[in-house]
Amino acid sequence: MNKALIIIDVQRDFCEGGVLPARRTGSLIKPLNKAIAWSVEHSVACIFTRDWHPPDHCSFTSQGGNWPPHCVQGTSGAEFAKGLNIPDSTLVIDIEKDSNKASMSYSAFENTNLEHELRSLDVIDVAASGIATEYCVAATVLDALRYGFKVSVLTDLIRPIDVKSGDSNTALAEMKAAGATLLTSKEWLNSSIVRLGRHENFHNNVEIRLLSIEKAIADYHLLAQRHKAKFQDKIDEHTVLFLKGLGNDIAFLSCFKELFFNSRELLDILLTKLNKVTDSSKFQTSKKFLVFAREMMRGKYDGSNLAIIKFLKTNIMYIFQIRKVRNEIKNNPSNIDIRYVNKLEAVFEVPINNDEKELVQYLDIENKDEAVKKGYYNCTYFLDEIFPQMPLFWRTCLSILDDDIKALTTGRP
Ligand code: VGL
Ligand code: ZN
Repeated sequence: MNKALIIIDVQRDFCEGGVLPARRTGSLIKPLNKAIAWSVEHSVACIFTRDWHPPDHCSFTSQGGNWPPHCVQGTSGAEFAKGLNIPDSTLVIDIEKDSNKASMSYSAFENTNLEHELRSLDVIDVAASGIATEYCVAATVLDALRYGFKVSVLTDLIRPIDVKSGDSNTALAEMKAAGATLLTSKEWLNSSIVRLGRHENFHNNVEIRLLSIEKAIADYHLLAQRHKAKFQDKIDEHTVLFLKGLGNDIAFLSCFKELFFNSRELLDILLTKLNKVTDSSKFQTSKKFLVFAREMMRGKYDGSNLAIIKFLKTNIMYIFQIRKVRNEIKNNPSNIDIRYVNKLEAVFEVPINNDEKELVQYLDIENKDEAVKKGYYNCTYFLDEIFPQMPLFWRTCLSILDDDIKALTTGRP
């Protein structure tokens, strides 16, 4: 279900001022950066490839090839183009290609682990951008189609060398005939319905939220089984460290995201409902969770005799954290380390904002004073537990609230 954006060979030697410049690269970097930032934000993996030749590569004129020496390993010409933004994200992958002196290939799939990377990210859909349209872009696109990926070519984010004018148009026609979709990056962004969906569209539909969580759990079980089988017999005290880093696994992070984004929406729905069935000045709206939670913990609503209040107070840690984790996933996913030691676990630091400090005293965390001083606390989720817990929690919570509402409106419990 996942998508990847492949940024092909956007390197200094292929840009204006380089030894083998493609055309109009001056107008490439800015829109490309935009697509990259959008991708990371929307959990689309970004694969950066680099032409990475030894100094005596067979494609060089000095060795009887067609090209001037370019993109020589370790030289400044082989660096990413000036201004190209490589985000610091677990979703960014770097691939060096054509680094074998005797073999010559334009495709980013040949002699690299690109296919493996894409498969392990569960990518089925790739978009191609970069340089040069009729060489490395074309070859990579045709290979991707051959491997069975769905391929889009982002026509405004590719640049040709066009040794003969028209070369790149011929290549584009060939890519299209082979099954690629040609479209602009703007069209691609707009048409990209990312695996995680647009949560706001489902707002206020409890059942859809719960179903989305159930689906995340099913996805989780599948992935967890696969990872455990992969690692199980390899684990001993010496190898444990090497097996960390499943947080890089976009599919895993996606389940996690789905679980927490939907839970966060359920929290909003809950608070809005709570607001409706009571005097609205009494219960705050979802946007004011902190105010509401603080007052609730101080006992402000105890007199209401609503069972849901008791339940929320008991579970304040759980609901406080749902908001926090959701924010971490949204703003700082690389902070979340999903790993397998003997259990699958997610480990990360939860920041404590100023306006949350008071609430921290009600939370079930170690060394509260120290946490407040440092501005964060450590959180570990055992994934086998948290995934099935969450829908149970919400079903219980919502049914208590429904009973409260019934009692309030009919006068009977
Ligand atoms: C390329 C020419 C030589 C490319 C690489 O990246 O398209 N072109 N080597
Ligand atoms: Zn090359």
